[in-house]
Amino acid sequence: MPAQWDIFCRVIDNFGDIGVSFRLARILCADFGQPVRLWVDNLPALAKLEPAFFASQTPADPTAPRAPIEVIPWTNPAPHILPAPFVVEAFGCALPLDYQARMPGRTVAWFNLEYFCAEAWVEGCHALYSPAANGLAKQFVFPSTLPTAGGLLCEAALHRARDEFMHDAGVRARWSQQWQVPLPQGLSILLFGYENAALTPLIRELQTLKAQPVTLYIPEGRLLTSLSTALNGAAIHAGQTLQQGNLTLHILPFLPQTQFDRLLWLCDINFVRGEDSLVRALWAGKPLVWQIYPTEDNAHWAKLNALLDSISNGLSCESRAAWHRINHAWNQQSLSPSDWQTFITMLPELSLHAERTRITLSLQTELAGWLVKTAFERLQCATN
Ligand code: TRH
Repeated sequence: MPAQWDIFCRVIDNFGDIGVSFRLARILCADFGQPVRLWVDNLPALAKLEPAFFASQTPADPTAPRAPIEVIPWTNPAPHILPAPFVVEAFGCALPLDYQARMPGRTVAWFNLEYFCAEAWVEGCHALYSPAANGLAKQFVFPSTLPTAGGLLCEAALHRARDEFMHDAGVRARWSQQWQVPLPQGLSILLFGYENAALTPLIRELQTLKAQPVTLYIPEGRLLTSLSTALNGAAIHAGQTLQQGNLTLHILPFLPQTQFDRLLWLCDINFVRGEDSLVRALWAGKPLVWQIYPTEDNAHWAKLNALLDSISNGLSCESRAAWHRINHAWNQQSLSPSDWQTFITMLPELSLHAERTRITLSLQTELAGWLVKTAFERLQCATN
């Protein structure tokens, strides 16, 4: 039985906060038939993830059915709207005070959705409650690769769509045509990241790979300044293709969120960043290098190591070391030739392992499903 959900999202920077919130909203709607109101303080960030979605919010024909996700511009002061029975506060974004005051008697489940973390302590903290000033208790939810935390967001149709894309050349060709992403030749690599001085030595390594051609996809964004430096100050813009000997570089425009997955599925190696693209790379089942969002207190190193450790089971010592090393080197922004070469030598084993990891994770908790189950259990308790 559907019940209203309110998801609150403040965009701090980049696309992770809105990326996760919008994905959760889409899964609740599409896979669980739940109506969602998505409160966002930065509409352009949301529009970038899914331009077509905004067209459906304001249909030209006013009698046409509205999209099941209703976007609420989170202004200051916030619009006066009655709270939903189920509320998700993404990343401790602090709900409007007057909304909080109206929650008792209406809201039965209030979740604080935390950032992804694979550190052991999250297993003890996931699903704990904390009392709030309005008399309700919010429940903490930790997305994680660890089996007894909150799990990862995953669309019900994702793995089937991935299999079809990866095994059907026609599907890939049509996608390439539609989104203007040239298909790769040889080894294909996606580089989605923040500014990174290690891009210069990485490109140097890729230029010297003689065994096969290399196709590099770089989405527009923060990494392009480092690319310009790596290419001696060359002007770089989305839509450009650059040829450097055996290496082809495609600079891609920002794709809608659902199409970004296809880009990951297309590549043999995925460099990702932040939070949501990391999870998508796990679902792609290809070796990944994670540029973690750096924090001032350096806590991100423990978080990076925890992720790597959580999904290293079953790897040989050599592959494990090579994979951990390239992840560290990329985050330290200093990559030596041997960091890259050892990683490439271990690629066959790392590829098999990434696919095994995808399957293992797909058997664990799915985060949106956990939220729905928990929310309805609370609703049942409240109505009994
Ligand atoms: O943008 P990010 O760096 O976001 C970060 C992290 O979430 C971090 O934890 C948070 O603290 C910080 O923001 C404020 O990386 P992330 O999380 O991978 O989000 C990128 C989103 O952009 C993701 O949903 C995928 C999407 N995307 C597209 O939709 N199309 C594209 O072409 C590309 C490259 C990305």
